[in-house]
Amino acid sequence: MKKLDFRSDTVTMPTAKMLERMVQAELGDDVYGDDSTVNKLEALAAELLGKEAGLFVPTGTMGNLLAIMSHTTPGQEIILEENCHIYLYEVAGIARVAGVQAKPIKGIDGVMSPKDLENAIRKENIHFPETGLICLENTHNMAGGMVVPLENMESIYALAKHKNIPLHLDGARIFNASRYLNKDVKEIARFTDSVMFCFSKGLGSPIGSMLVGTKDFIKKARKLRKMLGGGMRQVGVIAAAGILALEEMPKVLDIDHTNAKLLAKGLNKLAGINIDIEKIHTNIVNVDFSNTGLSTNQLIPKLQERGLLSNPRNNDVIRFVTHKDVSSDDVKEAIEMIKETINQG
Ligand code: TLP
Repeated sequence: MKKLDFRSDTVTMPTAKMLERMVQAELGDDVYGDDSTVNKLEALAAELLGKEAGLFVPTGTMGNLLAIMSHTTPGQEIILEENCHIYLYEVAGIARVAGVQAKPIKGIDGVMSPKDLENAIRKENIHFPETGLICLENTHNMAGGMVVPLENMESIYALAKHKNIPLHLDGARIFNASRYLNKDVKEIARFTDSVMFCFSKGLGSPIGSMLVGTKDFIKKARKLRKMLGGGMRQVGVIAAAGILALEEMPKVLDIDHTNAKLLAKGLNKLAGINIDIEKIHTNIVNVDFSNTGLSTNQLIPKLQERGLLSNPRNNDVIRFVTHKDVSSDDVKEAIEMIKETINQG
């Protein structure tokens, strides 16, 4: 049976061209700095994001953790949005490995108000930890792939600079944000000190993420990467796919964004479903099924029986993610499957 896999854009398979590049890649031992393909990818990424240097890492989770460890010292506090990936989905690595305390702030659609943030920054007091870092996420995964407006990022960055606090962006899907805003990734990254982004999501590369920032910051992160066991050897074999991803894949994300809207509009025709189309900025659609009388625990296995894969957000909400390996026909088929499943109750 054909599987329609809407669980995540992480499920994307490398393109034939990527596989070709991987086979042809020039390799070396990257721990010695000898892998020219990795060096090329790191330089290209840094240039695209307007930063001094880059570091290729196995996963987004490691990239974020390295950023936090490089910017902070154990015992500090970091401010982040309460539904962000770093806080919810990274196995508390910030506490366990980086040794920092999280100060989560309530956001609206993933957007924190600069005023709330300012209030959360610690003053000097014998009782308090220091605020060591502010983290943002754009696009915001839990907010259904919504894009944090650049004006908001600009205000928060100005505040961070004023308070002398570094700012890290979890830009796992920064290229989706860039396509939505019709702005270069550099225009987003300028309101940050460091950015992590992923090759292994909508850009379709099989493995890998990138951390960018100043030369000093990346030097620190490179040593910490070694400590965490992320010093890879002939890793140009996957970096080669990353280079192709940067060259050719960002524009493909537009199709994913169109398909996400198609899905949301189709589902809105079903009784009990009401998705705000204005909030479908990129490739993630959070669908609240609570008015259909079915919980996500009931729905997801039934959809799976029909060949439609998805992930729950909670008892009411399912997340559907569009990506290059689901077509508009697949989206239409998915809508029909959901309709039939709801009708059967
Ligand atoms: N997100 C995955 C899961 O972990 C939930 C997904 O399917 O969406 N930042 C953001 C905003 C992410 O969405 C993710 C992955 C990461 C970081 C971590 O990237 P990886 O999976 O490479 O460690």
